[in-house]
Amino acid sequence: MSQPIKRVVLTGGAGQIAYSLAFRIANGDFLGPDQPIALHLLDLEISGQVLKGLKMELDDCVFPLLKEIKIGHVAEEMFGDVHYAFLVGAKPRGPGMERKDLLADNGKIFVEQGKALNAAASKDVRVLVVGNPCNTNCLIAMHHAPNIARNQFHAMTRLDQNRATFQLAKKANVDTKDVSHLTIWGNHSSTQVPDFVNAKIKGQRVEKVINDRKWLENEFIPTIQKRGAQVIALRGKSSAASAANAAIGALKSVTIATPNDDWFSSGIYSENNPYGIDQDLVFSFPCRSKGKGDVEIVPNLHLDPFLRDRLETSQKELLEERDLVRDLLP
Ligand code: NAX
Repeated sequence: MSQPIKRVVLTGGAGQIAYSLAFRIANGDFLGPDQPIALHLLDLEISGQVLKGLKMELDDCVFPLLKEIKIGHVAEEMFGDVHYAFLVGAKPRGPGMERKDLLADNGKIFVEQGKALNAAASKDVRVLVVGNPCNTNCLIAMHHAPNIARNQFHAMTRLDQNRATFQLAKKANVDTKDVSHLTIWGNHSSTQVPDFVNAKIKGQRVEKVINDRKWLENEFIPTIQKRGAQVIALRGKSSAASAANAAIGALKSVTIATPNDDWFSSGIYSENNPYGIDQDLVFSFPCRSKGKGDVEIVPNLHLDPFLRDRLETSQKELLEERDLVRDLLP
């Protein structure tokens, strides 16, 4: 039996992540093989031709699930009745641009998009912010969307989680599926904290399997923190297909029940968090979903002094980012 259509919007539709993400979503990789989809692609007016070309390619793939494609540059139109929003579009950091300039420029985009989501999206929309700095952009968007519950907003740290999973599996010489309970704490930036203390390999503590705390502290963590920069150095462009893959994994984890006693990482609103983090940030925590699109923070994880210290650094960076965009927050 055919299900009602689900509307999915992708911003930054003319960009490189979208060029992978749009096809994966249209193929059913996000919502499964039985879910008909309408894909809305938003980008700047100047990218109109690129969006038209992308639509032609999507048409030519004859994806059975893809029932409708909308393209455009007006956020409120493209956000109309959407159930899922991948907010990928953002301005890249230009030459000579300070971090605060990037925050201010991209922050403004997320003020507008928060308002447009509030006005036009389905009230049960689930939002994933990918465009950087994604935690603070997500904070701005949710503050401008008072009719949408804050726990419906996420900032993407899934790519970092996937990168960490790969590195642990490689070191322990196991399959990636044997790595579980992996948290990326904090900001999606070089201060992020990949948590090897609570992660497990084949159900055992990582440190029991990889008996090398020095490697975990001094090689594993920096490798994950710098992985994005390494990809840029080699490819000349930032991660795109792996980012699209992570975006699908991130929102999928929100919508399906988290298996067993595992968890996943997501940047979510920090209000009432059990780890003593400031109450008005988007911070990446260990999360669990019951399968209805609402996630809870997994409580009571042990944070040793090393991790706690790193968490403080990442929190400090997020507080500084928030200060820099204070005038964009209502
Ligand atoms: P691209 O520069 O290829 O594409 C960005 C697109 O966004 C462009 O087509 C641009 O016209 C569009 N855009 C800009 N302002 C817009 C607006 N107001 N409304 C709609 N569209 C707008 O970048 P891409 O490689 O696709 O990366 C997109 C974003 O993802 C960047 O901010 C990037 O830093 C971020 N990333 C985040 C990651 C994460 O893990 N959270 C990892 C990958 C990626 O680096």
